[in-house]
Amino acid sequence: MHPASDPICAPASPLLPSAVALVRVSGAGLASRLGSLLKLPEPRVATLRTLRWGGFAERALVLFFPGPASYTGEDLVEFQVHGNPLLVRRLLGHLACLGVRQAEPGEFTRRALLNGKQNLLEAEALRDLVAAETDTQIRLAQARAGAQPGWITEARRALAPWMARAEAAVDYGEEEGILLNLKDLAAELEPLRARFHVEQRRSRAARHLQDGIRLALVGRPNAGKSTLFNALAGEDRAIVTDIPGTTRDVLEVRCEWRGLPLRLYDTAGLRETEDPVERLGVARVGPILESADLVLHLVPAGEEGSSLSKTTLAPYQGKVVEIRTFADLAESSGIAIAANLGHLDALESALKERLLGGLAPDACFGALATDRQVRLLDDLTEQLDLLLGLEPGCPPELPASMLQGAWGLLARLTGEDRAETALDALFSGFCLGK
Ligand SMILES: Nc1nc2c(ncn2[C@@H]2O[C@H](COP(=O)(O)OP(=O)(O)OP(=O)(O)O)[C@@H](O)[C@H]2O)c(=O)[nH]1
Ligand SMILES: [Mg+2]
Repeated sequence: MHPASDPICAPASPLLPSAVALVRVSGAGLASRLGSLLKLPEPRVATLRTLRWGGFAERALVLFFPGPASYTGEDLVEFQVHGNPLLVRRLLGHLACLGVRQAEPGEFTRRALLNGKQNLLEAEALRDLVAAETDTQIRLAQARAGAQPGWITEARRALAPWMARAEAAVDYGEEEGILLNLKDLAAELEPLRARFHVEQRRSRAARHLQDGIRLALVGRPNAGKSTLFNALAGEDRAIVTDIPGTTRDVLEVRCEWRGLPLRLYDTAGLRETEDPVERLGVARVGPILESADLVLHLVPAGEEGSSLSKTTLAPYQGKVVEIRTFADLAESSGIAIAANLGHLDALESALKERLLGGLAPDACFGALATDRQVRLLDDLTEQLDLLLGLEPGCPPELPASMLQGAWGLLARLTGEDRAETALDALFSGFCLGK
């Protein structure tokens, strides 16, 4: 473990030839640490300086943010230098000679968190913002990065007085006749419980959107998988012919379709075949089914249900959705589409119903969205459900411990409990210089 404020540095832009590269330095006392390299400019004023070291003379635009009014809460200096990867490495090498070590992934944000500049929810949102691949994902992450959800503050405000009352009832109840009125507690906390349930629904949808929805397209040869794949992707990525067994390999594309960030997988048509190449393709479908959020089983309209449902797809029953293709050629009930004509409204409604619980993507903005967050929100909701279901006359220790539990879960959610495991898991997913 490094001391919390030892100086660190990292490139904040990729090490690729580019117009400009950004190098960040953070730590205590940077003015003296970097004194031999440059005189730090006036705070928050972009200033040209010539950095001289080891025979180099690099004109750099320098920004100085004295702590605590900086991203990390410490002194922070940003150098904009020419985007030559070797030059950047040489600069980092020289900084090492000045006692500024290379930062670990996410270490700048970790310090921001430890110095109270942001909380765990914001840090997770930043990670998701950097990783976002579609417009909706960027907007979702931005909404989460801006501010902590208001309901967390409301929850604390509502729980705090009841925690105090429950503690008093535990400590002095018998001698002094201080009793906890569970009926009042239930009446007062009911709106909070309702809010938790709403947030649960929103956050499940938001997690799907932020992660990207893994959709596997399966069915017999010529069921129309590749046609649908191309229609959703908005481009001709897969070869489409009327020859059964056209697709051999698994194809993947990431796209956004009608506000849904998708990871689509086109697969070889599932059938018994002697063709060794096609058999290999069929064998590759298993792992795709395993990791999919939903498996779209394509069955041409007018056909009997296929035997795949009882064989290959049986283990994934919970996430298989039957889609009727060729709806332009035959009548069909259920979710019927004609991807070649772009008739896909039924699929859109089915996906939004199934994955977003009927919510519009916009309705998920600001909701919690990571696995960790959703798990904690589930625990929190359960805790409140239990608390509000307590029978009158139960010993005050019970509600007291449940209120404590809910309070603790809120602290874990925002990272105020400083649990190192949660921080390690988060920051290992960050890039250098963030
Ligand atoms: N009329 C009509 N034709 C379709 C529809 N979907 C696909 N087709 C046609 O059906 C044929 C087979 O479509 P593909 O998308 O290649 O089917 P596939 O399931 O990928 O087939 P394999 O890769 O061989 O497993 C092509 O000629 C498509 O143009 C549809 O909804 N309506
Ligand atoms: Mg195909």
